[in-house]
Amino acid sequence: MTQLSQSVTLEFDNDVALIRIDNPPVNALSHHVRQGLLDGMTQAENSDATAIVVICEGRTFIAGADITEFSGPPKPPSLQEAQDAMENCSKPVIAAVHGTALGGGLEVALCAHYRVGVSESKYGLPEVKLGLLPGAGGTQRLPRVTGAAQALQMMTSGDPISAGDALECGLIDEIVEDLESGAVAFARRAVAEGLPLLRIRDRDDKLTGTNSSLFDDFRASIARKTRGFLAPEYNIRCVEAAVNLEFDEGLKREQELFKDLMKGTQSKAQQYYFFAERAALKIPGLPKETKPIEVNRVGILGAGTMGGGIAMNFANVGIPVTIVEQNEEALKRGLGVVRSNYERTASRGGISSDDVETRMGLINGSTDMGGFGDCDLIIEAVFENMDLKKSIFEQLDEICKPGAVLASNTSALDINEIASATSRPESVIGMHFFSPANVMKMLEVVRGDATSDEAIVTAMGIGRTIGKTPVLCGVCHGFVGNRMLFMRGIEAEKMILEGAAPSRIDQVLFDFGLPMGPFAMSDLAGLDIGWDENTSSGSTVRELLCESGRRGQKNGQGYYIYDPETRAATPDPEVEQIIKAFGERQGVEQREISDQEILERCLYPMINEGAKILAEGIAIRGSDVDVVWINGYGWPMYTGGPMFWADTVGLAEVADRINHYGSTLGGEHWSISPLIEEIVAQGGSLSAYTN
Ligand code: 3H9
Repeated sequence: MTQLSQSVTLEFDNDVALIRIDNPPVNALSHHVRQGLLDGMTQAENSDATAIVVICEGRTFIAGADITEFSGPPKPPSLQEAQDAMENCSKPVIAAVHGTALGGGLEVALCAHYRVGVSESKYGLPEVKLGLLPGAGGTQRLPRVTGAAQALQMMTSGDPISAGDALECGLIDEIVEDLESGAVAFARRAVAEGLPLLRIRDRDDKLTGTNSSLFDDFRASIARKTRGFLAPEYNIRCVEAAVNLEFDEGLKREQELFKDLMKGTQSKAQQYYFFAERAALKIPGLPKETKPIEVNRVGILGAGTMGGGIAMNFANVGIPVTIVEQNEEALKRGLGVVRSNYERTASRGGISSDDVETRMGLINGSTDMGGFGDCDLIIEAVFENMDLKKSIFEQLDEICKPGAVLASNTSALDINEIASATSRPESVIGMHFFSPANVMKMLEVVRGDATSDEAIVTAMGIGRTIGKTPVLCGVCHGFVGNRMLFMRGIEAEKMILEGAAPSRIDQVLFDFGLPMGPFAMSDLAGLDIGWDENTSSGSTVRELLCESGRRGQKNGQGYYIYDPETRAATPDPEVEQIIKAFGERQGVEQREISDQEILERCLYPMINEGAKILAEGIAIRGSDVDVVWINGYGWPMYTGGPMFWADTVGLAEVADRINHYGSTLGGEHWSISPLIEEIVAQGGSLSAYTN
């Protein structure tokens, strides 16, 4: 065996050379991998071997370029040199794939003459998720194998396909049982049968006759999902180039577009997010040996929208749930909503009708909290009332077995106070799901003062199991997400009294990239959340709207009027009248407000609050705040989240504007965070700040 570089070896199985890559954790194409691959190809070609297999150690085939190298200057050799050596080799080269062949990894495999993989292997070009396109010839080779339509789908979604699908479309040539012996056998067969040295670059059979309308139809089909993102469009242009240009010309186009994306802020933001999501799972100070408790059954209190949605998450991954409601009627209604959610998914082909029954079978409804006795994790999801929550936790303390994790789905209340109602505050934790809980990926895990490490790893771990993105935070009103949201709400409310229509404010935030603005969001959530008819005193616009019978989307009238059929929102002159009259009564002067001011007054108090949250140690890292906002509220990922975005705007500029609004408008939310001032004075960034 010859060690070619720190991560690549060359060895011989008699007549077959094996280039073996071992670069944990995911065999990314670091410069020493590229060097080893290039040297291995040269030496193997000059050896007595008759064929060459490229294979990887560890859990996966090459999972792509080494993203950590993107921020530095390029290190030789280029990947293309190694790829050329494979593609132009005079002996058959076979890529042997297990795990995931992703990005640059698949692009390497596409330069082999043949590809074999084990049945669990997967194949994809996920660069679009990093704000990029496959920049090592993948955009020109993949369409030549799969045809333009499938390449468009794979490159713009970034999602991998299975070995079965890869075999069917010709992306791989064989599914093997044992990777190494299967690949070596294939290599020997290629030699024995004189199989041609197939170069994908020379093919165009799958591209001729591509209908030119394909591209615009495809653009239209993904427009809503990819609004604001540059990379999907760039990937489409590359596939167009593959169809319309010679291979080498197409490659040039790919390179130009790749460099363009690499220079821009979107790809930097999306790469930052890739690492941010992974960093959020790491909890400093937690002993390594801390083990989660085994969660075999989950109890959920409350079968309303939240409770039902939460229950679905567990049933979806096969964990039985006991869901408890106050009375049979509410229970029946809640379970009915869960069933109709599943049936809707089934009718769209997302799951089978058998899956609907299996999942419903895992959800056991009851009106007796005694059913929580054998649950390992109990999540309370009743409405936001501290006295109610405390009395529930007192009962849970009586009923639940020792060691069970007792979680509250509160979106703002004090976990320490809730925990004080029990004799085991170490078992109490916040698990704040976002609505709709079966869809939204965000999960804020809230640690109280006494919460045990075991409860924390259990909540974080089970969050991952059910497909959420958990972020750990500390106790404060509204935690990370809602605390920042409240600040935006203050300014949005003020601006409508000053003369900016709710629809205008919503539009500015929509144009920024958020899925909706504060008023559309209030209508969606229900204007009467937290509103009490008996104590309502007409002291806010929201109270006035509720008093006039407006409840938001659910009764077709809120800040907007909703079409009963299409649910399309239209601004309502009557609401504008209510706001105007209220503003006059309050003595607020009306004036013209620019879009820039709307944006700053909505977003800068959030940045300021995010910095305060960080300084108080409520969030562990600036990037955790970004993960919460991207997954919890649909903050546009291509800006990296509020903290990264503020760094991009320039923290000094943001600080200036906060101080400006602080002196002209006033209010605690405009008093500048000392952390921002410190970073402006000393350098650094909010997004890289770590407690
Ligand atoms: C590309 O290829 C561009 C080319 O077209 C052009 C080139 C010229 N680089 O996710 P995990 C780290 S762009 C560096 O927890 P899993 C990750 O940060 C690339 N590091 O494991 C983590 O570190 P830590 C296209 C990477 O089993 C550790 O590995 N490829 C890379 O759940 C484990 O990761 C992609 O976008 C990387 N490429 O999932 C694939 N990948 O332990 C990106 C991972 O310190 N990767 N790390 O937190 C993935 O999708 C998943 O990691 C994978 C494994 C599915 C492979």
